[in-house]
Amino acid sequence: MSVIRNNWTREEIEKIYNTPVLDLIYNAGTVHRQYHEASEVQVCTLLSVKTGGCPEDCAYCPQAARYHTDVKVHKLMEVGEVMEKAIEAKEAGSTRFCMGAAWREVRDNKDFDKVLDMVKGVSQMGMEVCCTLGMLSPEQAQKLKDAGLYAYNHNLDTSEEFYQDIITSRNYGDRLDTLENVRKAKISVCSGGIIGMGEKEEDRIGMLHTLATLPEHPESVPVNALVPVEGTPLEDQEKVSVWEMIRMIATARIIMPKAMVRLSAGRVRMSVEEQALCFMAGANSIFAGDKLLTTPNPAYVDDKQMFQILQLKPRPSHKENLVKQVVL
Ligand code: SAM
Ligand code: DTB
Ligand code: SF4
Repeated sequence: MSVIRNNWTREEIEKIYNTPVLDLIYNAGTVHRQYHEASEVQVCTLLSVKTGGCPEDCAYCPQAARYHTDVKVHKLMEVGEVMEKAIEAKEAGSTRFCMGAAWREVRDNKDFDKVLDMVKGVSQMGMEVCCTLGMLSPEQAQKLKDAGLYAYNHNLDTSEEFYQDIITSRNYGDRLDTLENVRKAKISVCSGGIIGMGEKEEDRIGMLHTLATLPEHPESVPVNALVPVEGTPLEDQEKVSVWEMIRMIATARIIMPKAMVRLSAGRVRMSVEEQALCFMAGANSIFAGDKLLTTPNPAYVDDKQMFQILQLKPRPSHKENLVKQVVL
């Protein structure tokens, strides 16, 4: 059984990342089977509850106000509308519902109170509720926890060195501070990144190193392939090869064995065969539903078919697990 380590060196991670790819998949698959039920994949649904008009300058993001993209700005949704979407997601088989807002940071105002109501409502529906709202203070993290928040997504996106090339309106330390605030509030941490932004391999390794040497590993690590959006500075970036996604997923799986590794943005451009390789390499979570936040994602029917072909089953939510334990 591989052990959980928080003292990985960059060199060790680099060596794993550069293992011949078939061996890498095999090694990651072995670790995966030690810690997880390999036929189970967590199905999560995303909803953009506040869209566009963001003051930040993240070069990949269609929601930054300063770029001219087709994204339509939408103020914070009403709680009732969000509940309807959450019910739809639950009925379609999702066990985690993640609400995203195009904010730099959370402010203590009526909108935050509304988000707290959304969190309460979704949590009462028995789904794992997750939010991604930008930076959080310790007090805001506690309020979210008290409302029933299960997880918080806050991506490091890339290495500390490459960060300034992608975002200038905040720094890496701000990101790490929020992760610490989330952790201290005993909320499950979801943090990963994006590949295909023009970073070097050493940046991918650097990001994985930061994640794997946090005092506690994130419980979930999303690996996104850049979705190049017209109007953003990264609109012309070339598609990353599936082998690069596989290397990221497999390395994350080996160095953070217990984490859920999520095959996130980019699935619309991947075949079932390519996604199957990602699952073999240790991915065990996806976003389902025909939209991510603002960009397309495979339709539920296509994913249903993929689950049938690969004989995968949706992972029960932590709440369903608790119920089962109580019943037993
Ligand atoms: N505003 C908050 C923040 O930045 O933390 C939350 C929402 S933001 C859209 C959430 C994450 O989506 C980003 O950290 C980034 O990793 C991912 N993302 C945004 N645009 C993307 C794109 N075009 N391709 C892939 N991932 C993207
Ligand atoms: C994550 O790592 N990927 C999701 C979720 N966390 C919030 C977001 C992907 C967004 C892709 C671009 C869009 O749809 O706007
Ligand atoms: Fe704003 Fe988040 Fe997009 Fe950056 S990634 S521009 S913070 S919505």
